[in-house]
Amino acid sequence: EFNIVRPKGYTISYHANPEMEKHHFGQTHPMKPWRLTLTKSLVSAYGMPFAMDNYNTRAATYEELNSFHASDYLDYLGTAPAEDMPRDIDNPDKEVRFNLGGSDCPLFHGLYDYCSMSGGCSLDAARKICNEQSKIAIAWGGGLHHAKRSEASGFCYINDIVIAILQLLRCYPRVLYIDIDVHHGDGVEEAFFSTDRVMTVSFHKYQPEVFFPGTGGLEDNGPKSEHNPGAHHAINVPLNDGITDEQYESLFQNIIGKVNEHFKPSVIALQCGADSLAGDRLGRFNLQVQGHGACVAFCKKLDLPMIIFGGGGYTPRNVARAWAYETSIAIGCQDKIDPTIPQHAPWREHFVHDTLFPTLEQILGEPRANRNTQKRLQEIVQHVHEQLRFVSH
Ligand code: ZLM
Ligand code: CA
Ligand code: ZN
Repeated sequence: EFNIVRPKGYTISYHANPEMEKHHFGQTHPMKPWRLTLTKSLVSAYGMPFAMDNYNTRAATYEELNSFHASDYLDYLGTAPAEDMPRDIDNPDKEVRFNLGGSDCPLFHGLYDYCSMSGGCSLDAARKICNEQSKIAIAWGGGLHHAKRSEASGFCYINDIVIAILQLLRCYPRVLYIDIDVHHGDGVEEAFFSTDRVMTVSFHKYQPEVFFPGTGGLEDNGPKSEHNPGAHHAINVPLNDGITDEQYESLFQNIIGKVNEHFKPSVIALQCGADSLAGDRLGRFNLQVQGHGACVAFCKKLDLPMIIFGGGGYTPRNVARAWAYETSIAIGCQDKIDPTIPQHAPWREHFVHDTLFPTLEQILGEPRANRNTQKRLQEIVQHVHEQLRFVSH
């Protein structure tokens, strides 16, 4: 079954730091870095590493993290005592100011190392795209889209995506950021709010006061002032519970196709949070591995250099399925891999069903009710098309 060969004419690269996967947010915290190990083992069981350049990435340096994050924030992130250690009586206000130490963003052992490894993984991917050593660079350890310049948020402490995009902007005129995580990509949107060199497009569950982070309404399209170049360069696709593959694919292709025509990006940064899959512990959608992967396939067809990041994903067996399938799409070998999970795959029993593509019934028993009407989805498409009339490069 090791019939997976390198694609002709372009290079795919896989960027990972195995040390990152050993970190724990705490026993019952939904974010489980070992899902990266599960993903890598599935990718390997299919023989996909033979078709890629594989990099063991180093941690990002303080200076590299400092390209986006404030020094006082990084300094505290590097010295804050872990949860089970005596509190830092000299800095009583800092945990509050930087949003560190709550249940979403706990102060666990090795936190700074974990963050700098995630940053290093995405930055390495960006550098390989910049020097054209790679056409598609995969960084499943990145995608932590909520982190702000001086604040941790929603399991994210360092915004590796912003750091990677800042690197891309050194070599490319325009970056298209696409975010299919079930949560709004607020940190990335905010970081590039006032530039027309980055367009951000996030698809997410939207229900303020109920679903995190509560931002990303349809009408939120960047600065309201027309004198600000960033106006109209944030696109938000607010969705309700239960959206299906069919609806999501059609929405994605319509919107990203139009964005591509108007914005004419030189490079794509795609955040592939797998919490938009059916059966996710925190998610609300009914997407299957096929529908999630179709977004990656559509972006690949645009034939631009691309970084693929990870992100959310809280049912590890489905995260590994989606990211292994999406790795195969990047390589272009998706039709050659056996949908039955290989006999020799480690943790094979962990997948419960031995297929890469479980049905909704296998995942959920009873699928979640779909609260997205065709009428509302058409309104969303209409609004996005109107925004794009202001965008022409
Ligand atoms: N409570 N433990 C997505 C980030 C989502 C904020 C409501 C915490 C949880 C969640 C943490 C073990 C990405 C909020 C939630 C309970 C204030 C969120 C620790 C369960 C647990 O069992 C849990 C004690 C924890 C956190 C659930 N937190 C669910 N949803 C969101 C953040 C990140 O996928 O987009 C990218 C990686 N936070 O809703 C509260 C308001 C904290
Ligand atoms: Ca999103
Ligand atoms: Zn998420």
